[in-house]
Amino acid sequence: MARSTGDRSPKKGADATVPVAIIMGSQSDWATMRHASETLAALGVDHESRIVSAHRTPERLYDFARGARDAGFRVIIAGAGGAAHLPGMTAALTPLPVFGVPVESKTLSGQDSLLSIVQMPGGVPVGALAIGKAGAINAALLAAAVLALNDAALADRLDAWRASQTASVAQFPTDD
Ligand code: RP5
Repeated sequence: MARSTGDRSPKKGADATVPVAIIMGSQSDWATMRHASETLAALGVDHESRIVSAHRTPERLYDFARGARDAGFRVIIAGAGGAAHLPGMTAALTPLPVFGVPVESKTLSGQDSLLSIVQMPGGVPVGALAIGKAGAINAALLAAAVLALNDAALADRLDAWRASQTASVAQFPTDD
């Protein structure tokens, strides 16, 4: 799996210093989920990225989700496509906040992924994001915002990130 600054995969989070886990159903999801990793890295948030498939590796899912809190994780970002059960099943197995990213599927453009993730029954919440890259970026920003509630330095970095984004928006369009 590709890595980025701040991504500590595949090192385990047992030292309780890695607050965010990014999990995804398949290697094919990494092209989308890497945007979550890159956004966390830009904010200086340590994280791990792992492949955990609800359907192909169900025991890995159970082991990861049941042990996530004790492993030191505080927020989980889960991306999956198609019959995207990974975020919901993870939320069923851990009390940690879970943000779900619908990965764009080839056949139904990710609408299947979105509906699979967003239609959770009352009592088992998943914070569902937009389909694809935007959702992956925003899941990372939400994870950072949660952690920033108890981390003033991270809150400052998040403010700076937003200010930089605002400053990067041109006032007028160009033909280029
Ligand atoms: C899901 O099936 C994965 O999250 C992925 O989005 C989709 C397709 O997986 P691959 O067939 O590309 O491995 O479980």
